[in-house]
Amino acid sequence: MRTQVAIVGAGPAGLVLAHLLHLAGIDSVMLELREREYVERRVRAGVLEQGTVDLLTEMGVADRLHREGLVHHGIELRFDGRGHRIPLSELTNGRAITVYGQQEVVKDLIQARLNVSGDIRFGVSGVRVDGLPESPIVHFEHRGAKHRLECDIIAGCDGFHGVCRDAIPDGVLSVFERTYPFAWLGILAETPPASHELIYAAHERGFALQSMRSPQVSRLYLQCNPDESLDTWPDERIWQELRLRLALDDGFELRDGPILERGITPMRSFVVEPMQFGRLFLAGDAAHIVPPTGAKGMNLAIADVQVLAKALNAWYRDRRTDLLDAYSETCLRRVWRAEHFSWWMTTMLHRQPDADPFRDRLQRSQLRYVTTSTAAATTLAENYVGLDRM
Ligand code: FAS
Ligand code: PHB
Repeated sequence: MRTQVAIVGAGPAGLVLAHLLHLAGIDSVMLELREREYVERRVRAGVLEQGTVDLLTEMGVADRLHREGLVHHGIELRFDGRGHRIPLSELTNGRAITVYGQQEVVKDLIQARLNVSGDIRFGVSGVRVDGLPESPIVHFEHRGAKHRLECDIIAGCDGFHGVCRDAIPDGVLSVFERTYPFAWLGILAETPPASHELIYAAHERGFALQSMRSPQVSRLYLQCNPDESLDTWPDERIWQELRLRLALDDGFELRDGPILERGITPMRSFVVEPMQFGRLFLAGDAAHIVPPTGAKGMNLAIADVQVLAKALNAWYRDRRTDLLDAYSETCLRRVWRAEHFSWWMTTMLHRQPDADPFRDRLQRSQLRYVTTSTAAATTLAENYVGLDRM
């Protein structure tokens, strides 16, 4: 079998790329390890930058997002028992964020692909990239049959644990990474959010975040040790810890409710350079990971494929190679900006396990500065709502 672009992975990166290519008249075949139900059920990110919402709208896949997404014009930083609102839209000429679960974005995109008979193979196995750098082939198995997919281009959108990055020969990639000494325990709970906007809390017991998925469903996170097991976190301990860390001097009620989903996410910063090798282009988590404190992961993945789709369109339409040659450099400018912002938010808001009074005072000073200086708050706001797409 043959196609123009073989896309490995049906996460936000792969699905947005496939639909952008379709809109440009470029054929693709998408190979996804998991079954459709699994992919659509996977609870992950929740915040869409303005640029992501704008792109999904232009692509014609944002009807439900505009109906059900929650547009937010501010977030709250909470520390020392007090809340401090960062007025995102006021500081960024009206830009906002939209709270809409990643799994909802994925459902909308899969439906859009299937509505135009997009070729998505769920439940593949044995994916193997061959023929690099210049004659790419993807081998895979699907529903008991072995396949050989010849293509012009391979888009490695298969996430941090995928196979595409590893298909690049040793010595080509430079790896940059940081592993943080903590993780996030996240829950999805059937209880109304205690605040209509997100709350990021820096507490001496550790970080906590209140987010949401709808007026009836809350998404909450708390900092925990990286080697923690969910077994040591019964419901009552989770709610008690969230109440302690989100508490306000003048009172704050966090109502508990049935926990629908729970998980522990490790915290790491990770980038490979370059993000391309011959006809293979890496996008999203396959190329980079950010700690979720800045709500950048999914947005960065979508920004990568926006660049890749534009470059492929120029290549197929005008036989231009300049945008493809510059793919990695173009993406990495935004990737490193998001890496820095996510690292900065993470170090500002999380309790470092090894007590260091000097660093703790720097952290408190940073929090006071960001919540009292318009210039400092604007820096946070313009990174959080997302910088203009390259
Ligand atoms: P994805 O990982 O989403 O998608 C890759 C796809 O490739 C998957 O469907 C996978 O099944 C498939 N795949 C893997 N190997 C394959 C193979 N060999 N063959 C075929 N398919 C293969 N970001 C935030 O902004 N906020 C958050 O709160 C947040 N929480 C997260 C929680 C968890 C547990 C994880 C893992 C990530 C979280 N992220 C969060 C980051 C997340 O949203 C990613 O940035 C986003 O999913 C990136 O999208 P993709 O690059 O498409 O990768
Ligand atoms: C979420 O709603 O899942 C969410 C929100 C903000 C973050 C991370 C996750 O920084």
